[in-house]
Amino acid sequence: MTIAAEPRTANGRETASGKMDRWEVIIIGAGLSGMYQLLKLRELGFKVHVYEAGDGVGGTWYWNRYPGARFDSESWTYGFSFSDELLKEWNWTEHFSPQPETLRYCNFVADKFDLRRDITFNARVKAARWDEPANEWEVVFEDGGRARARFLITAIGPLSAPTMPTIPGVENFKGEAYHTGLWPHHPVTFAGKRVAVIGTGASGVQTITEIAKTVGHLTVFQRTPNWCAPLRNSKIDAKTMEEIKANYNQIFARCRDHYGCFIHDADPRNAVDVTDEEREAFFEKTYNTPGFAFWQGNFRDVLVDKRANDLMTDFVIRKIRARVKDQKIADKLIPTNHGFGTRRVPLESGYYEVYNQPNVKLVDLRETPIERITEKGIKTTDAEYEFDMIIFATGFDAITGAFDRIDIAGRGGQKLRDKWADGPHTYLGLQIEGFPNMLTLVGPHNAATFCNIPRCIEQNVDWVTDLLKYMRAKGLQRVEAKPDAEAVWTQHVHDTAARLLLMTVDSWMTGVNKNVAGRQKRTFVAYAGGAPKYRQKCEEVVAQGYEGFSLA
Ligand code: NA7
Repeated sequence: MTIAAEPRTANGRETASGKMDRWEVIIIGAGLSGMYQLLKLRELGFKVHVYEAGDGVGGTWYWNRYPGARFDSESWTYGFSFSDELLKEWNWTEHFSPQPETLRYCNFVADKFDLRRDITFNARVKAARWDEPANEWEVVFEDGGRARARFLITAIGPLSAPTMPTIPGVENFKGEAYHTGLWPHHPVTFAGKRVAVIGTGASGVQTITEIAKTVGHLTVFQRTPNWCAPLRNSKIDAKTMEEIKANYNQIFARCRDHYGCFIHDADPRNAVDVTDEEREAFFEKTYNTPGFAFWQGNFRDVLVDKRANDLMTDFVIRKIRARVKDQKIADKLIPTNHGFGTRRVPLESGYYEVYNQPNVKLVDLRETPIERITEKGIKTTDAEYEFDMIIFATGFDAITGAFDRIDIAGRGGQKLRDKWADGPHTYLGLQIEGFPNMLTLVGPHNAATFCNIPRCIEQNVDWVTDLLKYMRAKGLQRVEAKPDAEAVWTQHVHDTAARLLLMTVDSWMTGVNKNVAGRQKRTFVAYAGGAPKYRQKCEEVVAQGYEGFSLA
């Protein structure tokens, strides 16, 4: 069994094989952040080039083409805001865009700004080494090609290193096998097939709900149930799209002020202070509002005060019980080890009702763990199941995983993997002491991870662009975070997260992945101070002449 998206012909430059390219700036990754960074630096006349592992643009939306993949952000808050023309020309057809449409959007952006001419596709970066005497980075590709540049910008995404489960025999299965994050480009059908899904995170929930519509028989292997909330997607008609276009300024201004750049403002009241009737009515209202309203637009104390969180959790338990007919199955679907919203909340469109179908079975791995994967299927402690297909919705080595998969060596040959062995250390989530001239878009400890991500990508890219412009104007050739600035920021990241209930739970947000060695201990890999505070800090650093950075 091998799981890999098939490489296809590059539609930009050919692969890097055998070449030694030289640029001022190398960007790794042609997702949204890499594309926008390319555009900004090219506009300023930098000699900049993007290397991308896939054969097309789109990053997350290129790789995650599993059935049911779609936004949890309102489409019209997600698109780039930097170009009025782009905003006028692009029409979203659904309030929460499905993956094919989002990938079309990424391609539309690439075409509109003629980005492909500066992108090499099918070029996976294997290593990156800081060459101190030359004051530049050398990157090495899997096919042996190399490239050098003064600056290295990573645009490699927070959830881009898929992980397979460490179940014995996982390589032995002879049927169809797919990881949601490496979904193949060819059509996959489910009718008449016996399909297994392992994993019930956001990807699993979307996949399960979609394939249940056509599958012969579906078996879901659930280790930890997650709290889900309804997405409540709908189509956007032409008139509504015109109204959205007329309101983009207000929409983006509202995102700008929000903790995670969404449109769901938390209610100023505490859940514990209102009457039972008021609380129930507000829970009901937010549960019935599309998108992340129930999670993010709820009472202000639900994610920090256990008493308030218990009330919210109780409300959702009642919803699940009402939607699932067999209460024994409902028992299995109701999380018992964490409260609502303390892990990333999958948004669903009929997920719970799937378990009312006669051709769907839920296997609770807490009761009957998987012993091994066989040639024909999956063996748990109490049964042996045969399948035509196994879908691994087993997630990612989040945030730092994509960095670890590149052998990055900085000043004095120090490995980034070693520096981050006990969790990331960064300055602003954008730079790392010991790794001069490397900038990390959407990196660990950066507000972008908890963000409606393009909103924070634009901030990250604009900030990096201004830095490079400033350095060029001043004749500076090297930037590196000072150790004390990095230590203070890293401590601030942890202090800010400490009050959150999510810090008491294992999840990719707390850096835990049971399938990856060295990821068993909780740390904090994102930034929990919120996007407005983060932006303000970045602006203050600039106003103080790039305080905390050594510039030479
Ligand atoms: P997640 O949220 O990390 O979910 C992965 C799921 O896979 C989760 O339910 C895991 O259970 C399960 N898993 C992982 N390994 C195993 C093994 N060995 N056996 C059984 N089950 C396993 O990844 P997603 O792709 O769903 O979502 C990632 C993010 O993408 C999402 O939050 C959005 O921001 C977009 P566990 O909870 O570890 O017990």
